[in-house]
Amino acid sequence: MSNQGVALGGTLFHFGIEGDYGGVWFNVIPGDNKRLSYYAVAKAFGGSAAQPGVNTPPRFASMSIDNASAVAVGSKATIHANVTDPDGDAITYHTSLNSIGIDGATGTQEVPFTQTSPGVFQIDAPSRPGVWKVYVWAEDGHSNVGVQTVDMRVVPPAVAGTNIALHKTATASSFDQYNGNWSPGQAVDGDLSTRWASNWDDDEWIQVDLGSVQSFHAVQLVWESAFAKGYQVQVSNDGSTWSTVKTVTDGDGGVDTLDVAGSGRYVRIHGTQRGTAYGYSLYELGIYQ
Ligand SMILES: [Ca+2]
Ligand SMILES: [Ca+2]
Ligand SMILES: [Ca+2]
Repeated sequence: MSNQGVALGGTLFHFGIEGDYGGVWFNVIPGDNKRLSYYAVAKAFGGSAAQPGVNTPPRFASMSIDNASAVAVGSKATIHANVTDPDGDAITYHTSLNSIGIDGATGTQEVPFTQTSPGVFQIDAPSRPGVWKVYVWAEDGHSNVGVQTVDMRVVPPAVAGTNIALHKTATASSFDQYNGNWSPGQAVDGDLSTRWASNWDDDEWIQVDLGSVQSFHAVQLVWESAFAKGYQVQVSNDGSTWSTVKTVTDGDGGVDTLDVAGSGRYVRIHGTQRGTAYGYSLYELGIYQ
């Protein structure tokens, strides 16, 4: 090649369990480390990097995540990566995450891992449900890197008992009908892709009519990114006189699983302080008996 300074690249298409993310620019020298594709491109163009004996990146024979379709929030995700370096170089690993399937985020965020045995790595599952991309980077100390990615679906932790709010009638102080018709019933439809969203105020609520007075031992809230920092769990037998059975002031979004015992025909989540500038947005509100 005589055109110095001309960049080479290509387009890579990735298909994961969440569907098609579309074209991804395929960087053959990420972070100044050369990927195997760099050497393949060099070989295709007859570059010096294609000469015999050149040091090349670690190679992934396989990569997988245990129970990748249902990794619970708050649990450890166990990654198995079968990686070897063709030159016998010692490998340094990095693990990172990307949430493009949840919020469209680009780039990756490095997360700490524990290597429990050769080729086995544990990371903390993210606090936010949805499909995450998990990356393992394997560097060989010779400016080479091998990268592999696997999708993992993060789900709310299981709660003992029966969700008595499921498919019951939900009402709310308001809902956002303009940006997607986020009506209250979508918080009790058992579908983690649909949600209720309130107006953009602190004082907003959603309630479920259980049909009759019921007792419960736990409440689970699965927040969209617009979560509540402060809220109360309230019960009522008549829908007008309410008792507070739990007050939360340090909510952090994601999934909130509350050990809270109560009894009533109506159960209300009454927001007191938003965690973002938006309203409150719940994928699911579960009440467990
Ligand atoms: Ca090497
Ligand atoms: Ca839903
Ligand atoms: Ca939480």
